[in-house]
Amino acid sequence: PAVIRRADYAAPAFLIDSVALEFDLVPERTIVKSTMRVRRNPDAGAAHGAPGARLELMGEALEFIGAAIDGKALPEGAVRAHEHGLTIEHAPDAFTLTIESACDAGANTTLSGLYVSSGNFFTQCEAEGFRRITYFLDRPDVMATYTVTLRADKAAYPVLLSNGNLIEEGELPDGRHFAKWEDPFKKPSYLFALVAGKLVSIDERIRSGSGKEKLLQVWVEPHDLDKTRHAMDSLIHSIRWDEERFGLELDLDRFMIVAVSDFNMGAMENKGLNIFNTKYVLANQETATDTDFGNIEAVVGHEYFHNWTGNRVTCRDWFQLSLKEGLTVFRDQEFSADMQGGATDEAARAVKRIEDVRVLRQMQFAEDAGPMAHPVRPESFVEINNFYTMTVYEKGAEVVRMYQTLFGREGFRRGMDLYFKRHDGQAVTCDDFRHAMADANGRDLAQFERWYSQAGTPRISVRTAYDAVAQRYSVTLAQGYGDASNAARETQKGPLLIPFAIGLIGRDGKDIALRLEGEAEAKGTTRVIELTEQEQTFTFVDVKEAPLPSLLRNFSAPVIVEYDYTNDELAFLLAHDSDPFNRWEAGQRLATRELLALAARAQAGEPLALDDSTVAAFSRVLTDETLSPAFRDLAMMLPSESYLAEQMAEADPAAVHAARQFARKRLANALKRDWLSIYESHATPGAYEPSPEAAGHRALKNLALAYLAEADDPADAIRLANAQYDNANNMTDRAAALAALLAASASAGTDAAERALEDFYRRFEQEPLVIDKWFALQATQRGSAQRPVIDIVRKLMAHPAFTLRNPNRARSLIFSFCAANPSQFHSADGSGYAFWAEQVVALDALNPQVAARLARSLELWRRYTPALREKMREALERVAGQVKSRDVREIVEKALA
Ligand code: HT7
Ligand code: ZN
Repeated sequence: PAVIRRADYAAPAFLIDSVALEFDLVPERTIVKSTMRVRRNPDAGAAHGAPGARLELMGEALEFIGAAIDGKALPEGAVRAHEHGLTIEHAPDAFTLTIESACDAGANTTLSGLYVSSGNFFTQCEAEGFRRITYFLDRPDVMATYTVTLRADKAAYPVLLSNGNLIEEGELPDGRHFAKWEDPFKKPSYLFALVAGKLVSIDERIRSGSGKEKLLQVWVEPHDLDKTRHAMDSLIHSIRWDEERFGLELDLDRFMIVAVSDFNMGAMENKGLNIFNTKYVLANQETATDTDFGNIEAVVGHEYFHNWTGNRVTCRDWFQLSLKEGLTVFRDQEFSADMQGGATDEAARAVKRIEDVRVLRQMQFAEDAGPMAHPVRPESFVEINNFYTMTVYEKGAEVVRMYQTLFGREGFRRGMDLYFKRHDGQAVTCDDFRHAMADANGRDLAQFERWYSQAGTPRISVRTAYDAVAQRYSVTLAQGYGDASNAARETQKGPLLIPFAIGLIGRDGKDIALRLEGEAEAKGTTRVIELTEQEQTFTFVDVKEAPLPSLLRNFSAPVIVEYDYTNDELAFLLAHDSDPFNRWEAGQRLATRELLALAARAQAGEPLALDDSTVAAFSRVLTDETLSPAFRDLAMMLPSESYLAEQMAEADPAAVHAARQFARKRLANALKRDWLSIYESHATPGAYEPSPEAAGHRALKNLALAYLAEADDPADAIRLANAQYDNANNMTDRAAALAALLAASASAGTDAAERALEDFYRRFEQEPLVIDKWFALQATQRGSAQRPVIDIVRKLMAHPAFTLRNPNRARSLIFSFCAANPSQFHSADGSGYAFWAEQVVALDALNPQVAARLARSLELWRRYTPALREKMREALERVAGQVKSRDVREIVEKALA
């Protein structure tokens, strides 16, 4: 397949300044008439400047009806429709182009372009879906103003929405009606949207910072209206937050969110008309967990924040995707942290930071170590949809965060202000953002560019030395990439500028005031030192005793730190570090070390044992009442099986599972009294409260229940879980009780979960998002030799509520099994891989974007033990021989290369 390269970027030969779109919406054949003002681009390269140039418009899965220039129909020969679009010969310098075409929204299972879901029309245009609606210069550096007229049957489609402001609506003959929308802002085609159907809204009117009235709406199907309050509140909070933190105001009179149940990703930031997966809109206490509530707040924020970072200033080309995505993820992370802990409660903010870093390390570090490794600003791609990745989003957000770590919040704000001053209304590059940050802060950030162009996870090895006589403590940092994957190694050019936050801790557990060599006096207890060379030594003076270093505080850069702490030192940091992130990190390092040792013993068939001292270190955190429940919940969570497998020279999911299960059992049995008392003391009787504090109590209580379910005698857990299931007044508690029952049945070999599973299905049959949880809980359960989960999953595939066509449902069963149940998926007989191959091929025919996501579950196959590796390769080859889409091809071919 054709490879598209960043180096080949050329400005478009033509620009489109305005578009008037008219839609006659009929599911099987929607007619689209597009009238565009087109002109030759004065800034295009000379090659494009020849008179009477050819205009190439993109188009896909369209039926061409006709075209006219300045009102004159184009004869055959002057225009040619083909597989990739429309070619118009001898286009003048400036003209009005009219094109009529048709598309079949009803048959569109790709969920890209115009499609029908539950009888309503929706669009999804990012990245290249607009060309499935009409012929266009479908690239982000072509920005136009849009006027959109929608016509449809009024009874079937009473609501007609598009971007911007409603300027006219009315009746038409034959029971039809129309609505005309105008978006005053120039935008790229990927931000176009329309929605038509039977929907209802909750409305709010607010005043923005400058006093203008704004209409906010959340549109859903009528039966979901009782689940919209949280999304609306999240939107209002987002608007306020962007005004306060960045001085950015909502620029439209009206801002709409629409929920749709068939959707490829989380949500989409179309100008003024955000379209969301129902999963990130609908919530009430009966149907949504605390995690769901948090995710909705984050995604509503994310899409809203795109209005400035993405829409007002957009990307010049898709290689610059992280310009908007990395920056917007950073903004939504900061928003969530502020909503959780306020701007100043560092311990509460750390909870969010820990959650984000867990995702980064588990998912992005793995991506960066495999065949899909790519820089934050990729150099090439086959299918852009495959590059909406953890690297572009999450590592991209870490890169943005480093500017803030280097310059402080004020310096970062100065950079943002300059970025908007320079680039509002433009389509720009990651370099433009970096230059704004550099210029606003008087810094040369040339070296920082490597964060955008080098793939792989940097490793920093740390050496320390204490000179008691001179009272000097030196810290030597050396950066490299270890044994980076080939994909990563190809991109490496030299050392990075790495902001490395460090503190030193005395024997009393308190921070030492820090004075670097050459400084007149000590300043603060955490310092951000800047590593710019391959190796550098930083010396602290006036250090009265040998300290313990607290390295990379608050995870100040997306790197791996290598330092040989002893177990006792890690236990000390876990008990004392003033940096809450590093306190958690010490526990994770300790647990990772012990679990990997256990996995090695499991592989060798040796008996497993976990030190009393390790158990004691965790027991101290669990019972430390000075720590918040939310923090203790995170601190007691062992590293995931996939993260642990990733740390092994050859990943062995079965050994990792045995090790982790053993450790969970040991902690469950040894701390049983603590777990029981925590379960009692963190119960939140009375009315349900959605606050972060109450959610923290629920999280810790449910963790206690989960551990109790692992105990040798799970009778207590089964009793508590059954009672909790029956009495729950919220989904967090009900789902946790069901999960505990599933775990206890696996431990005890009973069917303790059967009754609750049946009840759960019956109770929530009418709530698709809850039924997704029902599928996911079963797909991620532990299973046993007698009851392999693959058998359960295959049986569930035949359940009347299962369908491959709905991405949420496919994710809840298939992805949950293939990506979130490693020990069952990687079962030695290869049955998981055979299932995976079947499903990738089946999905490929319906929805290549979703199929390609599933295809990625095997990309790290080379990192596994030989027997598994061989079976994975066979499955990959089988898929490579059958799939059709460019999306899946790119993934499997890169994996096998
Ligand atoms: N900017 C959006 C990315 C996106 C997308 C969303 C829905 C369906 C298909 C999509 N392809 C790309 C989402 C975001 O990052 O905000
Ligand atoms: Zn985004």
